[in-house]
Amino acid sequence: MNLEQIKEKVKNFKVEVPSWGFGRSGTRFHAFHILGEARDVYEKMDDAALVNKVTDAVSAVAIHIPWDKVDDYKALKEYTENKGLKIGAVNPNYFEDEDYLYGSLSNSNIKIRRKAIEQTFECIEIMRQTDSKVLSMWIPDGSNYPGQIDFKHSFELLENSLKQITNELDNDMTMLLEYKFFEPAFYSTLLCDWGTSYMLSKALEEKVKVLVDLGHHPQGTNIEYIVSLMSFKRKLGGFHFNSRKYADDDLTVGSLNPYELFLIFVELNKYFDLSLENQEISLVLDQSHNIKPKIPAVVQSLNNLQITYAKSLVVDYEQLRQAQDEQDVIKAEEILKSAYETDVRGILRELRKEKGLPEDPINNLLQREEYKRIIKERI
Ligand code: PSV
Ligand code: MN
Repeated sequence: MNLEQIKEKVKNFKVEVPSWGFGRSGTRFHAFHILGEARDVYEKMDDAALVNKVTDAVSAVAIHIPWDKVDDYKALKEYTENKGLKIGAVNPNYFEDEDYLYGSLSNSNIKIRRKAIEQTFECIEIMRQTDSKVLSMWIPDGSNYPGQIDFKHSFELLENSLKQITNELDNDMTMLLEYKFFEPAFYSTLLCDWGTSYMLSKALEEKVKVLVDLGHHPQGTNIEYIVSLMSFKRKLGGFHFNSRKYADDDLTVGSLNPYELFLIFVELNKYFDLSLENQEISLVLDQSHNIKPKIPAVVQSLNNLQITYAKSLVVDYEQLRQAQDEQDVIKAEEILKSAYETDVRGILRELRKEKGLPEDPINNLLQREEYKRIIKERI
C-alpha cells in the first residue's frame, strides 16, 4: 500500500467512544472528582462531539444502561444526531444492582434471573428506539469462593437466559459476548475466556459473536492469535481498546505494549477493512480515565489508535506471506518491525490538514473556548 492509500484509509478510520469514558469513574478505592467530567448522558454526548470536532475519528457513542438511562431515547438519539454522531453499542450493566449479589443471568433464583433478562429486553427496546445494532454483553457472573456454585448448573442457567435474549433480538441486531478472566468474581467466572464466549456463540445463533477486550486476559496471553482465529471463524464481532499492566487497568490504549497493539491491527487488517463506514466489527474504546481529564484522554487515545492503525497498513502483507512460505523467519520479523518503526506522524499531519482538522488535536482542544467553558462550568 502506498502512502496515499494509507492516508485515505486512516482518514476514514473511526472508532466508537464510550459514554462512560467522560463521566465520573475510579478504582475500588475511590472515584475522584475530575474537572470537566460529564454529569449526565447529554453532557457525555457533548464531549464526544467535541472529541469528534478535533479528530473526526468518532463513529458513534456506546452507552451503558442504567448509567445512561433517560425517559426519552428518541430525544437522546435526536440530540446525538444533531451533534453529528450516533448511538453505538448498548451495554447492559449486570454488576451494580443489589439483587445481583449472587449473579444476574445465571442466578439460581428464578426471580433475579428473570429480572436480568427483562433488563436486557429493555436494552433491546432502547436499541430499537436509538437505532443501535449492537447489544454488547459483559456478564460478570461467577463465584468468589470454591463450592459457592456448581459450574455446570450455573453455565446452563446462563446459556438458557442468553437463548431467551437472542430470541428477542431483531434480525439486523448482533449480540456480543465479552469475556474476562476474573473480577469482580475472584474464584471463577462463567465467561472467562475466548473459548467460553466462542462456545456459547456457536451454541446460540449466528448473530452472537465474541468481543475481545484488551484488558481481559491473563498476563502473557497472545491476543493477536485469538483475534486471528476468531476472525477466521467469522466470530469476532467486537473489540474493546485499552491498555493494561497488571489486570483490567483501563490504561491509555497503545501506552504500555504498543507493539502488541500493532500486531493485533496486523491481524485485523487481514480480515477487515477497518476504514469502511459500515463495519462488520464493532470497534469501541473502553477506558474509564481515573485521574486524567476525560475529554483530552479520549483524544489522546484516538490519536494512539490512528498511529497504530497507520503503521499496520505499512506492512507488506504479500512479502510477509512469501517470507513465511519460504520459512525466512528473520525476513518475516523484519517486515513487521520495519513497518512498526515507520514514523507515520507526517501522514497524520497531512490528512488532518486536508480535512481541516488541527494538526495537534490535544493542544487545540485545550485551547478551545468550548473546552475551557466545560472546565469552568461543570462543578
Ligand atoms: C468490564 O471490565 C468492561 O470491560 C465491560 O466492557 C464493561 O461494560 C466496561 O468494562 C465498563 O465498565
Ligand atoms: Mn470491555
